[in-house]
Amino acid sequence: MNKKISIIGVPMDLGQTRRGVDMGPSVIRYAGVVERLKNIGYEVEDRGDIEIGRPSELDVKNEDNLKDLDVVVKANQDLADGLTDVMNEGNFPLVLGGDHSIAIGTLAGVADKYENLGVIWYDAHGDLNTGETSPSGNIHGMPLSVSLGIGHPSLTEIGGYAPKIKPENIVIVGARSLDEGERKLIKEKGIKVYTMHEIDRMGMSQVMEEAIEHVSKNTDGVHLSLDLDALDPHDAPGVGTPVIGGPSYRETHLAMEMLAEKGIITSAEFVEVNPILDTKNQTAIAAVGLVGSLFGEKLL
Ligand code: B3U
Ligand code: MN
Ligand code: MN
Repeated sequence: MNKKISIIGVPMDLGQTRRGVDMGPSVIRYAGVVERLKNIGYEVEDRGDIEIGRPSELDVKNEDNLKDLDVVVKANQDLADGLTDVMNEGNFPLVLGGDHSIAIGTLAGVADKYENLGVIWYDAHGDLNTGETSPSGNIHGMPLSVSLGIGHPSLTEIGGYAPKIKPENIVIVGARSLDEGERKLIKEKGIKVYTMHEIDRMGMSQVMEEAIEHVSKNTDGVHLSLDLDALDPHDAPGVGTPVIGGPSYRETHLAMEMLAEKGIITSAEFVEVNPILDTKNQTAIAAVGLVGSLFGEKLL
């Protein structure tokens, strides 16, 4: 990776119901993400934040079990447009969330430029729900299915095309909380998943070797979507839906270093940092450490 990095912040909190994750981009910047990347030797431009509207009432589900749909759609469309500009300029897009619903706009803006975009979804969850299967109606539990073209058309059609990605080009790493509808979809579509079971048995190193091979097989680019709730809550407490029993900061570091070594990642996003739920900005600091290792920071 020797391109210029363009950072876009997405202060979105409407894809779920715990306020505070809208401050994610701010605290990741505060934890020094730009300086960290510049120190590694990258040219970095911070393009600021996408504007997020406010619905008149928060967390209102529509008849399709989708909360705050209109505002989430508008913000994701704006994000997709912003990313189209970054892609046209040939820069590396680094998106800072915000809740994970923003991956809909990120992938809409990025996938357009590839024939076959691979995706590494590093997350405690599958984010494969639809309005029909979601227990919560929270759109942050749906971006991966939406990007596969499954779900409400106003979400799947963001960017003006669908689907953005193919099931065989996806790998989920770190999953330990999957809903029934998500499990069904994983089986139906044959999506590759490394749950915590595989990470415990094989170790992160072997899991990432296989994951990297899987997503680089027939692809011409690979997007990393990293949900901080993938990490064990001990290492990343500042997330809206923590799930015990996740990979440590160290293991995640190793995963990022292995991605850096192979140089396969062509776009990335770091999402779900919520400073209100955090301990001394620990989760944002972890996010910046992981960005550093993803971009090839060396210890020696
Ligand atoms: N699968 C649940 C919970 C969830 C998904 N993503 C997060 N939490 N962060 C849902 O609401 O779809
Ligand atoms: Mn997620
Ligand atoms: Mn998650």
